[in-house]
Amino acid sequence: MQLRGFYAVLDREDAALATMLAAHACALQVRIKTGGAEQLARVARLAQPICRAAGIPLVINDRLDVALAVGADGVHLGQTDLPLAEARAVAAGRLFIGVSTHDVTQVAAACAGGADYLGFGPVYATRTKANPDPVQGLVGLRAAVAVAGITPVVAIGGITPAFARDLVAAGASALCAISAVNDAPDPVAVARALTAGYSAGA
Ligand code: TZP
Ligand code: MG
Repeated sequence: MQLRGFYAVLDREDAALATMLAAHACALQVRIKTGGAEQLARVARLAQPICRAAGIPLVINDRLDVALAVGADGVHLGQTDLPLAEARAVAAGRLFIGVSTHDVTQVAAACAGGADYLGFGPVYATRTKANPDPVQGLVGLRAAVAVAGITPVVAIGGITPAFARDLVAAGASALCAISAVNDAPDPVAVARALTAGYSAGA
């Protein structure tokens, strides 16, 4: 699948933020960690027409059932969510599947299992994720990209525009930043800066 540029995450019920993110992203993931499936579905339904208008895929974090219920394009599964094989059995032909990976062993397993793309990280230290896995750095990212082969790798964790050039050079298909964009005084400027390395043809 094609993922190139800024991979956005909508982390709150905010239509204005969703619209801004969708205008600058190659995909938008809805990731709501409080309020359960009901809140996740509500925010997903808010994002759905915005993603459709922007022509980008809507991805739901963690919950295959919510992804199917709201007619999303994809689901993003963590290592403790529904196993990839189980998800593929349900979602085949209806949703693409991304898998969060945190080391090359997980990368190899997700690719062998038919993941459509991978999240990989944290590449840098993050305060967004509760109990994050160990920081993988650019060395870890390069290794993940090598093992992933043709499967796109989305870099995540502590990403800011200052790191974009290095991440693109390391082979990241797309860059996922949450706090650096969503909590910025000027989120558009940060989102644009994150895509610059790709649009420059790097
Ligand atoms: N998985 C690994 S790091 C992370 C997730 C969901 C959070 C990334 O957030 P931020 O604010 O861009 O560091
Ligand atoms: Mg998850």
